Amino acid sequence: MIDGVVEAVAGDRRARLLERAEAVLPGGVNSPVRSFRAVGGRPLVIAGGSGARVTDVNGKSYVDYVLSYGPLVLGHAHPEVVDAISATARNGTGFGATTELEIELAELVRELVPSVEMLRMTNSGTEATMSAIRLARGFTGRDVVVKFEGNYHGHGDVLLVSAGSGAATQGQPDSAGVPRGAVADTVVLPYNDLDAVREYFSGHGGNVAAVIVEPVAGNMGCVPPAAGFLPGLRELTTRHGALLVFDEVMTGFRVAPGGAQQLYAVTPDLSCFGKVIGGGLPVGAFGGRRDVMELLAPLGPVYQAGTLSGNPVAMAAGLATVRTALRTGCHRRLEELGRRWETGMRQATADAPVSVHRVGSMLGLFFTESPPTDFASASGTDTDAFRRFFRHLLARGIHLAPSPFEAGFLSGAHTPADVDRTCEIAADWLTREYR
Ligand code: KE4
Repeated sequence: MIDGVVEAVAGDRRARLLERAEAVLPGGVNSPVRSFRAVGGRPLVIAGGSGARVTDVNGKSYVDYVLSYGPLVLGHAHPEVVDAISATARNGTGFGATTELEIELAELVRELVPSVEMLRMTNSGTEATMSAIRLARGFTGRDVVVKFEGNYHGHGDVLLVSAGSGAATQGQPDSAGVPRGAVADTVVLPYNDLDAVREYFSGHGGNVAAVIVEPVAGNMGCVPPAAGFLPGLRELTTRHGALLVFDEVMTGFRVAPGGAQQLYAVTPDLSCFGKVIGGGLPVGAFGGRRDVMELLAPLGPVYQAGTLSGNPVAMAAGLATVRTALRTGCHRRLEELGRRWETGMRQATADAPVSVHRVGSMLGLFFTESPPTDFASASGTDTDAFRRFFRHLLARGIHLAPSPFEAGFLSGAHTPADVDRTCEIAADWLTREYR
């Protein structure tokens, strides 16, 4: 009874905040996927986070598998990250000039990701991918860009076609307001379908500036690359003089210290980063071959810029995050926790029509018999079951992304007990509701 009263009173606080939010922010959010439209009910309003947990304004805490959609490999409010941010901010929050911090972070990326000989910082993953595409077009003198259905590369016009993540969640893979001309040279092929890429290149390879791909798809749920898919893209782009662009905004510094290109031993010409590289602050980056990067202004004719690109406070957060992850063996722990989650979930879902996917600490569950390999099969899964599953777990203090087209994430702050409890709650729902 007391809890109910506390909840009712506290609940008013959440309701009041959501009313204010919806009066001034479209849908009450600053990014559509947070809106809960795919799962029903009203979005969370978070008061704070620490380690593997977030607490909402009603005082309820959750084991968090969203982690700000990927950046927080160390978990929320890691002391070394917070200290780096506050110490840097006390020295000034930005200067519109080069600082040592952005040099250090770029050097660290170059050390961890050998394909990145030069790098340009941006303020988001969207800026990184749209800039990489402009650079690839400038370098090759060609216009066609190949992307894959269900891959999300941010909301830049050129790539907001058959996108995943929030675009797919909203059921609007193509956005209003994108002029036909902006996507006239954007070709969309099925993910993991190398024959389709081969066929397209056989007739049009000489027109292709770039192929951009999520080396592990994390925006249609978590869908790993099929064997041979990434090496096949590398071979085809090399043969036809197109650039291979890995969108590692989600996989970078998460699935391995050197990202998916280290994990799958495929070297792209350009890579895009975000999320982890900012440690939770707004950072993106793109980089790769020196002969390509040197076409960027001020050296070359491809213009790209950003008032806050390389912001020292954001650089400090990214440096502290990546350095601490490396020093503490975070990636080994992420793999151990990921394996525990996968084993537990496979046991929880045994003889239920559920497909469990994992690459490192990127997690996915699909309510379907056969494992999805592309957007068509991912979008054909039982999304209503996901909605019910999501709400069951949320009510029991487990925070998943509110969409079947998102990946889940682990952090170094998660514990085996967190993972075991999540699997137990999942098993309970499956037994009672979905067999
Ligand atoms: P941002 O512009 O949101 O920083 O990054 C765009 C982006 C680019 N590439 C990949 C592979 C991405 O996953 C993203 C952004 N990821 C989504 C989550 N699936 C962002 C969440 C949101 O839109 O709020």
